Amino acid sequence: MLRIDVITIFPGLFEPFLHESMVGIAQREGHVRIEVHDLRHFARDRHHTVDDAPYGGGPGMVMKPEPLVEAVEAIAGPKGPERSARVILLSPQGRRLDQERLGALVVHPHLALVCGRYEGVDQRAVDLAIDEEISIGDYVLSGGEVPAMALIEGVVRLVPGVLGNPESASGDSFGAGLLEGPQYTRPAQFRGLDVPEVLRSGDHQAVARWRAERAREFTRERRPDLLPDSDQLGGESES
Ligand code: J9Q
Repeated sequence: MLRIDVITIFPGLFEPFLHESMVGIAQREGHVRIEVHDLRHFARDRHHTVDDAPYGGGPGMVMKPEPLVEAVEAIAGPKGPERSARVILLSPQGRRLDQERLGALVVHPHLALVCGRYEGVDQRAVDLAIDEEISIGDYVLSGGEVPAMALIEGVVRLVPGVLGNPESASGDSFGAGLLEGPQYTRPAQFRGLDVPEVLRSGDHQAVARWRAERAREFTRERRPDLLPDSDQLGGESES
């Protein structure tokens, strides 16, 4: 059973996400337990203040260190070898999340995800309480909540037993390190467009070969960075 704690100033954003779809099923089946904590509950002042103006001036607000460090320590214990959880800050300063990193995270029995806000977190809180910073990509968001959900979905589907069919954990995009090629379902003809004949042939070897070729083709056209260096040249050429 994987345990995930989330620390956020917008706990309501996680409500449907945690109870619907794959993550909801995984929780009901006991593969994962996810708890969301409102950072404001850890603020001790009358107004439950969690942010303040940046020292040195400038726009926006910075997350105050006291509530954040106290929340993390209450949930995960103080930073160090005794700590029960891996504590991750979602922030643009983090290393980019990929499938390999998800695989490394799912080995931890307990993750604590801290949702930062764009202007940032007081660096002392990062240094005192955070084990690792992770980004989900180079674009500007308002907070770490959506990145935390992306990380949760990616990691929960790697928990053994969560996916009925273990092939779907590794066989799809990035599990194999390539993009998946095109997929089709019924009807066989739609607005004059046919499903490729080979997929209806019943020849499983031919289907596997065709899919492998299309996967390479999609990857070379759209994400050549995913291919080994030797395979990246050659533009539009086939096979
Ligand atoms: C907290 N832009 O963006 C991409 N990965 C994480 C983020 C992010 C952000 C703002 C605040 C996280």
